[in-house]
Amino acid sequence: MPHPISRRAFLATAAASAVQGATAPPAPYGATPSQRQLRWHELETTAFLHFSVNTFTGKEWGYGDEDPNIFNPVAFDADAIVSALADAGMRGAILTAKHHDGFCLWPTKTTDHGIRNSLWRAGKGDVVRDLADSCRRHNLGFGVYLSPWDRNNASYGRPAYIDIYRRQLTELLTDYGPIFEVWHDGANGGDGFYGGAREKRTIDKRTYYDWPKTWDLIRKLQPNAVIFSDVGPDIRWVGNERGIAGDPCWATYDPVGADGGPASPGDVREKDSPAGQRHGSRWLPAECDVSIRPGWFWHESENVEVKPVAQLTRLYYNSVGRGANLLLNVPPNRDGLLSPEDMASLKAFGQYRRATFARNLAAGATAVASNVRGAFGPQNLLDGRSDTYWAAEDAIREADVAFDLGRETSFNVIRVCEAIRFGQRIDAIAVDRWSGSAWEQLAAATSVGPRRLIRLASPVTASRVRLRVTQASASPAVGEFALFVEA
Ligand code: FUL
Repeated sequence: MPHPISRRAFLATAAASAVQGATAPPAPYGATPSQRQLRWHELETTAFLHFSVNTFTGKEWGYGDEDPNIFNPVAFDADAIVSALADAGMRGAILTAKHHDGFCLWPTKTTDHGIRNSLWRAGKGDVVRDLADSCRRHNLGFGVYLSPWDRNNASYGRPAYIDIYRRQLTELLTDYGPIFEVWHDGANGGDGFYGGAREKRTIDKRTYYDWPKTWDLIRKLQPNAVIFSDVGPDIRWVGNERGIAGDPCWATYDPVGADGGPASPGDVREKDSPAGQRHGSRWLPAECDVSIRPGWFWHESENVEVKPVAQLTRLYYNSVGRGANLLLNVPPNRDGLLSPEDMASLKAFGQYRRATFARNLAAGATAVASNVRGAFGPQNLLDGRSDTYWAAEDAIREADVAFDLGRETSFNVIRVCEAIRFGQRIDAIAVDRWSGSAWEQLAAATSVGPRRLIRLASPVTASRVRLRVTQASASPAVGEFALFVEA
């Protein structure tokens, strides 16, 4: 496991200690991210792939009585899908290996309801394998969604099903290489086929799945994978399916159940999830899942309702820009490919991000801070590295850094990132520009955490800019300050 402080920063600190007296990194404040959470924060945007029998029946929730032969994506091409995702800047892809219909997209030994019994590739295909391999070739993480609710399985609702669910997870987490995220959705129980019983089955969300035991199994098989659910343990649902984080959106959170009691997947007080809680005791950052279409699965009638690039861009600022990650669903169609409408939006989204974020316009600035903790100077804000940072001395709660850009510069996007391995320390910031005779406030924001993007209504021009930490609960430690102009 890498040491949280880079060797360069460490040597710089050591040298500074020799000449200026000891300057250790700040002591962590409150909850801090694990290594696996830190890696996840760096992904920013990942893709969801909803693909199953529903793609062919036109439903959103399959009943579990589908003929496996309807699953026949004759032109399925994992590389065509994954290369489009990579081009759009997605750094991971999470596949519905099994949705509520119970149909398995890999040749599982646990049930007959799956691709092994479909016409597709004469029952010899493996969607999970093809996508996992392709993600590796394209340098994307690969993740799995395994629905806890299974409307096909005869044992659903009984203890035997929990064993089947864990065996399915074991197959997925053993046979397909590294998995970056395991996704448990919260929809649970109701009517279904259940091996022909065709009845309604309800379960106790708090006890039926014995989640801690399943999470131990995931830790054992894939220690680097983050686990997502309404309540974590690593990543929390943001509380809506519109792709929008709260403002503020704190990475810290202590979820409670809908009735105020203990929380579990499928049972959380959803209204708390968008914002999290300032000073919550757990590092439990938000993931914003949203579909590029009205539904999660591909439906021909929705080809005309694919979100255009301007809408994807707004979602990016309202999720990633508030310190959450964006999980954008792009469902393959009946051919087993992304439809041209989805491809066009994805492509434009990738172009927008590459052009806008290509170059930090503040990179060459000189930076002067109102307070510096030994060697952790403000120039570290501009070096493009995520492991170096500017820090203030222990007693400081308000501080600023003035940047001299050297020439008049136009920008309309500001990015600020805290050095989150020391916790979420900042409560509020403001950004000013020098008008020629005075500082003028351009924008203010609350939570920063892994990232805050401020998008101004139109570009402003300045040769000097100032970041102000206006409120903090511990001495600020900031990793990045950057300016961009939208393409
Ligand atoms: C929900 C499911 O019920 C939807 O079908 C979809 O998979 C969404 C991402 O999660 O819980």
